[in-house]
Amino acid sequence: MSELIDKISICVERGKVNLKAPFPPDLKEQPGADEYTREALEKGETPEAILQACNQAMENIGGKFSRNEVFVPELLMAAKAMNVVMEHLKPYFKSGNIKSKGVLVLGTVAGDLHDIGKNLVSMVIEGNGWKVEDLGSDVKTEKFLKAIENCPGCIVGLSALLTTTMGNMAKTVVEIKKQYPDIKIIVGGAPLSARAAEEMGADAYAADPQEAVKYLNSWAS
Ligand code: B1M
Repeated sequence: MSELIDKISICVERGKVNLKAPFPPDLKEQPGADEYTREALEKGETPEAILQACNQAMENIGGKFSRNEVFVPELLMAAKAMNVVMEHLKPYFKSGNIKSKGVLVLGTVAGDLHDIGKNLVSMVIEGNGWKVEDLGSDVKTEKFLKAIENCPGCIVGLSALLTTTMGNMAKTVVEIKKQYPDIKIIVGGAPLSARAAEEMGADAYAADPQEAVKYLNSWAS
């Protein structure tokens, strides 16, 4: 890993957003994820390498959270720093030849506020020529149904990061399939698996955005 990418990764894990950010106190008045990412891209580091390092940083902070070494405020700051990095990377992932192959209605299910993974999925899918109707996080079933009604022929993507919200995901899948039996649903997120997807009646489970793209492209052709 290059020195700059290493610095970005540290800033994400420690929640150091930018130069002005006073948190964490020991990194006060030092550049943050914002400045280092801009510099890294200017110096030719690839968006993929930056993203990979940031994903690892989020893994690390998640592990610390599990071990009670950090708490929700630290997670929030890490998420904020990660979002700043993603803002810089967005143009690279969206710069594909945008001739829409179809529409993906995407959201994180009810009760779940985690949206970083979902946003990443959205960027990669858009970059691969799909239009994404992003409904955000904590999305109730009714909102998905309304979006589907307004978008005939769409595919639906559901994300969940909590084991406790997988139940809400299953309910959403069942309700969508009841009203729109032919619609394709793809699910993803850390606690999901192919088996869980099958049990809830979804058409596919994608472990990452690239796998989601593969399914979408296969359904479009
Ligand atoms: Co939370 N959180 N969190 N959190 N958080 C986890 C998920 C957790 C694993 C941490 C831990 O304990 N180690 C744990 C869940 C345990 C469980 O249920 N098994 C947890 C918990 C417990 C909680 C709270 C309950 C904490 C509390 O309040 N006591 C609370 C719940 C709030 C709520 O949602 N109601 C909470 C809150 C938060 C923050 C708000 C502080 C913040 C989220 C900010 C935000 O998203 N805007 C946060 C964060 C940052 C995390 C961790 C550290 C990082 C998540 C992340 O962004 N990862 C996370 C620990 C971890 O993941 N190791 C954790 C990076 C992201 C790129 O990966 O989201 O997995 P990911 O997305 C991947 C794939 O999963 C996949 O592609 C993405 C890119 O590769 N993917 C899809 C995702 N969706 C997809 C959809 C697809 C296809 C692929 O098709 C449609």
